[in-house]
Amino acid sequence: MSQNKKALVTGITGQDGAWLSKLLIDKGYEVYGASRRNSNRNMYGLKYLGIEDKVKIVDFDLLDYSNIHDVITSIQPDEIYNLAAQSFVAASFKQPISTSMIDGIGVAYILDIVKTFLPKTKIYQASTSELYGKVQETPQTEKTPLYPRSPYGVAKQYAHWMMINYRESYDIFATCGILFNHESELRGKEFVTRKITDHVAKYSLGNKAELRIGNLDSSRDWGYAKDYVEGMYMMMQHETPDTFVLATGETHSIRDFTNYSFNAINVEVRWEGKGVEEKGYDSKTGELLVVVDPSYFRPAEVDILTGDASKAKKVLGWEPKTKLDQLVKIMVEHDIKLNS
Ligand code: NAP
Ligand code: F7E
Repeated sequence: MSQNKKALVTGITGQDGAWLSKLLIDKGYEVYGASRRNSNRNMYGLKYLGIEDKVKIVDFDLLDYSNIHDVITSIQPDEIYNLAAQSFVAASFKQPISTSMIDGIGVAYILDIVKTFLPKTKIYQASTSELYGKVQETPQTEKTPLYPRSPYGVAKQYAHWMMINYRESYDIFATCGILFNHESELRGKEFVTRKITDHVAKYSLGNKAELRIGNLDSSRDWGYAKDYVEGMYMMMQHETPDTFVLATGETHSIRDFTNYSFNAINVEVRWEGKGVEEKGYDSKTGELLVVVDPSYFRPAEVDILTGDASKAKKVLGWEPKTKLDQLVKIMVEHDIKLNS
């Protein structure tokens, strides 16, 4: 009987870590979930997907070379999915150095350990549409020049190029997924989509506070995380390591996302005013629903992103399955249940 493949998933307590582990377990993998020591480890995602007892948790910190070395060499995984990161762009402006260490140097540690001790182990790196930042062309493809706009984006660019460099220099299976924003009911509440769906859910349950939000004009290409982890897996099964964009090709503003979310509870938003004075009202009752709060503005903004995933479709057969209105509905309904 052939042995199950072993996967090491870093960032297991995050959104993608949970979705990817569920997929790998369903495919018969032995999954090791790498997670830094925490006084209150967040197991919600793994519990929600019913796999809490099926993942072997190992202590792992991307800041600690010897720890990464011991984890990788003792498990000897067939595949490493490096999803761990300081992933919140806004926080990266406040913690630029630790973000650079975790999201940049941490990846160099993994690459060098694999190169030296386990050169047959495949590595997936969570690259990001934040690499495009101040976009140089639209839509963005694997060939679009990079122009990151945050310490997060810059650190991810270093990691991205280290992956390509190790792939080309040492024949390591180092694959990068340039994923555009993907959301789900497991998204952290600091990110704008989940902040909005959580707020709308609470509003529908009687908490009538206003939603305080930042840049309403910023626009993103949002997909469903459950669809995107399938793409990660497909990239790792492809015969050669490569770089792939995963995206929907559709772009919507934060204002659109807010509209969709209130629509999911049958509330229509009427917008009035401009810039920091813009406000959203319930079109039926006139009640104030949304105000702009400049404290959420970023020192440098990524205004608009639109991805072109045609390479992933052609080479891997990957396509997103979930439209934005369906995604919003999933998230709002989940948050209503969670808050009830
Ligand atoms: P997430 O929910 O924020 O999860 C990040 C994970 O990284 C958490 O498990 C966190 O652990 C862990 N982590 C943070 N610092 C660490 C460290 N020093 N050592 C070890 N683990 C550490 O992120 P996500 O949305 O699932 O995204 C997964 C990956 O894809 C990230 O690398 C992100 O940058 C990238 N990405 C995300 C998107 C997106 O739209 N979601 C798009 C493109 C790329 P704790 O629980 O201990 O904090
Ligand atoms: O912001 C604007 C904000 O924090 C989206 C990460 O997963 O995706 C994510 O990064 C936009 C920005 O995600 C608020 O200014 C307005 O323009 O949800 P976000 P992000 O920065 O796009 C990429 C692909 C990653 O790789 C990252 O890891 O929304 N915005 N008002 C707001 N953002 C937040 N968080 N909160 C607000 O109140």
